[in-house]
Amino acid sequence: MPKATFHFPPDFLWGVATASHQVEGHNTNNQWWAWEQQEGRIKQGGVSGMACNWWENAELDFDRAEAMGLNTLRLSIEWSRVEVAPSRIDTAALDRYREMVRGLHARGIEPMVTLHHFSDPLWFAEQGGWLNENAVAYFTRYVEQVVKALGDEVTLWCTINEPNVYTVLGYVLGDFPPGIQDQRQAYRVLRAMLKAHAAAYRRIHQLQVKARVGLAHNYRFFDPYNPRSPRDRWVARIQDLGYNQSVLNPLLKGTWSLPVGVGFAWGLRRKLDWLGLNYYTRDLIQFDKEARAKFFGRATHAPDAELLDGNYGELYPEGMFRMLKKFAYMGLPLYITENGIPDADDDQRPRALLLHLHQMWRALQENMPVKGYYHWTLTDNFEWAEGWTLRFGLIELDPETQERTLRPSANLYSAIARGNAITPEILNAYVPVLRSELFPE
Ligand code: IFM
Repeated sequence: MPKATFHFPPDFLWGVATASHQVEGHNTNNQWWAWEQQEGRIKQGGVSGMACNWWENAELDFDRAEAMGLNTLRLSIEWSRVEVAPSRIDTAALDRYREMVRGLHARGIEPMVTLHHFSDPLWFAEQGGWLNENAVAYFTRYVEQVVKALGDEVTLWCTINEPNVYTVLGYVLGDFPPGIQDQRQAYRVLRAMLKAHAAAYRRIHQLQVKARVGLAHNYRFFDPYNPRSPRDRWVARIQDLGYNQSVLNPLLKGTWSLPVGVGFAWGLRRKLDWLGLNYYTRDLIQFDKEARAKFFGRATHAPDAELLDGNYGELYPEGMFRMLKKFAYMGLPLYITENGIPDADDDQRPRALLLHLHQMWRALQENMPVKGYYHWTLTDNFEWAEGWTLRFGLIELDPETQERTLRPSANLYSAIARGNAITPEILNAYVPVLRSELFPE
């Protein structure tokens, strides 16, 4: 058996990522809870309900993360719990978050704290949400409260999770609240969220000298279905502009780009201490003159692609390396703030996990500044419009009984995190079919 081992840097962070509304349970004061109560919004009529019961007892899952040998965990703060009505702060909620982040430290786990992950307080949504002219000020006011309360326990802050997903699903496709289909509103929302990121960045740094502030971007590849077709290349580029560059150009280059806007994005440049990348899959884009609303691009996948549960997309681990290579030049630390697949029976996940981690290792060999990896996710959780139909957990959860069962992938991830390496023994034990691919004789 070949002896090669893929080592990771000594201070590498191995973690899992979560989000408040998906795990806490009974987040009744946000727009998602209200949305779930409307018929037909969530697949199979799912509701978040008690989710993973973290508000009561996140510590049980923290124990599991510790037992797996993880040294970081990404969790989010629920704005609607902290600021229950405009300017009305619930200090007991902040105390509970304090208890959680302390609990993580006590287990040797560094918290990464996200300040906004899809859920808005009801009062904020009722005032027009991110379309309200005061949205940035409201968000900054809330951020200030959180940083003051948790600042002695947390230095790794993620302002906003996936502003592109929030706007595309909420304001273009209408699958997320508020269920609007209006591109102009979507661009306004996106601009407000990016300005809110910049404002939060400034405020956090004013309050905390040691803060490291970033944002998590959902990066999706849009490759031309036929690379030799100029029309496929053109429509693929347009999808990329709308989905990726609309967020990345303002943050990385300080300019808005079409279709979101034109001109300088004043105040947005150099507002990242690190960049978070949430990577899942890619689309192949084909020119389709009927697909007017989608800028003439139809998303499809390669004929031989390995598809994921619930039409989630194709398994495309090479994208991990390609993506890191795209961003390595900036000199910013990079975190994989999310990566995983929906796989209820865990028959694809062990292979998928190893292949993605191997691609990340390749990037590290080329000195790309990857500092940590957060697997999405620890325990099956409420998957937004997909309800409970997509299972992303390393740990299986029965949301009714709260019974948890470790999937084989949990042991695999644990072995890698503990050893800080992918070894032939790990490969042999968990995914022997990959041996010749990763360790060619
Ligand atoms: O569950 C989501 C998460 O909230 C945001 N990124 C993608 C995940 C899987 O779909």
